[in-house]
Amino acid sequence: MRRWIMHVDMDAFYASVEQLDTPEYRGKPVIVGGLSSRGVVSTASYEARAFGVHSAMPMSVARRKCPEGIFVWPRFERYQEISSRIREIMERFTPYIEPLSLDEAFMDVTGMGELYKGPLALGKAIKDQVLTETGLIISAGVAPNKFLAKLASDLEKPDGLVVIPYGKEEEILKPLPIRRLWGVGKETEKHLLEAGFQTIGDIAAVEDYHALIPFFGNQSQRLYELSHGIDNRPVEYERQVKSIGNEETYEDDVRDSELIDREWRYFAYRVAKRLRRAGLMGHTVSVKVRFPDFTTRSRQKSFIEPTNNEILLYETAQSLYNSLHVRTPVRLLGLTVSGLTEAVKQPSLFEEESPLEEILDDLESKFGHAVVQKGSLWQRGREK
Ligand code: TTP
Ligand code: MG
Repeated sequence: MRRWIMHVDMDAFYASVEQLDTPEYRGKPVIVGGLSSRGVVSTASYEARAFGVHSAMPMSVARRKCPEGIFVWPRFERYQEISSRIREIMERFTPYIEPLSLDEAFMDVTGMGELYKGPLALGKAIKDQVLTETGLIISAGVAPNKFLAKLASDLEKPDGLVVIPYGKEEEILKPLPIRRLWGVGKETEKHLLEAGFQTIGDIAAVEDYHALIPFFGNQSQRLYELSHGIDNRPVEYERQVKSIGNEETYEDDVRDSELIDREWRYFAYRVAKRLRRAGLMGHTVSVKVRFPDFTTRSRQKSFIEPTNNEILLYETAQSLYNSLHVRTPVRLLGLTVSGLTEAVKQPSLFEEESPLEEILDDLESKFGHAVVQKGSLWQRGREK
């Protein structure tokens, strides 16, 4: 299947949020940044950019260039809040999201084109949803890879939407100025111009990448590939799993303490196993108890060292449950581990991970479910 990558980037992010929250600012030059004498511009609304104001410019220069501008301090918490809302919208489209900053992200939308009648319609759908739900405008680029998607989102900013289709990569890159090539900064651009390279096409035209070593050093091959529109980097999405847990609602309310104890053992076994499979450990263990009248109580305990140790999970669940002093029957029990991190194989004084768990996992994956079970789980008599 053909890969499709989308890059989205908010237009004049901080300034647009200020214009959103303060309607009088709309349509006016708004400059966000440090307002002290040595401050710099974080960003400027497109109205202010018309006066030559841009990011990283000293605020004193910006004031001179745009005397009628509206100058405001940044409100990071607000930008963070908006950023999470946009993230939620992106998550409706795909879980494969790699944020680059508060206002920018890659999404792997491979296979989604069919749902939306192609990449253009898909890009339009996400732009529309962001606008309707946040009042803000994003520019989007959809292309066969990350480099081209990022380039595309910038080509028609503000309010841009550009698709670079398969087969058109080189044609689109050819006339573009070299500074559009990822990794070409001011210095490199200067050297390249001096040597007669003006467009990306000029770079793509060299016989082989060795000719580029004076400019790009050990990055030469990569940049040569980019100039031909080749970029195989994957979208490095974050793990979306925030917790792993097991819970069970009982048809008949349970009051037998031995049975409840066995449930904790079983949940610890299931949760530890799922953590191991996912290559994860967690810092926080929580238990949840629901009563016949639907009131629910929970308790949690956090560890400095993350764990996926079954025995520790069981013992923690048991002591958390005991600390709730339950005297009535229960309707639901649950055990969850959160605060997840990648599992680390490190020897610890207190947590002797017995290889038994791994042997059992192994046997189970070879021979199917419940070939071997620990004695403590035997009597539960059911597997999920
Ligand atoms: P950008 O996406 O680079 O810029 P922008 O969103 O303001 O404008 P556009 O994308 O339409 O060109 O950066 C996003 C935010 O990051 C920007 O609103 C403010 C902040 N920022 C800084 O604080 N300092 C900087 O030098 C830059 C470039 C951005
Ligand atoms: Mg932006």
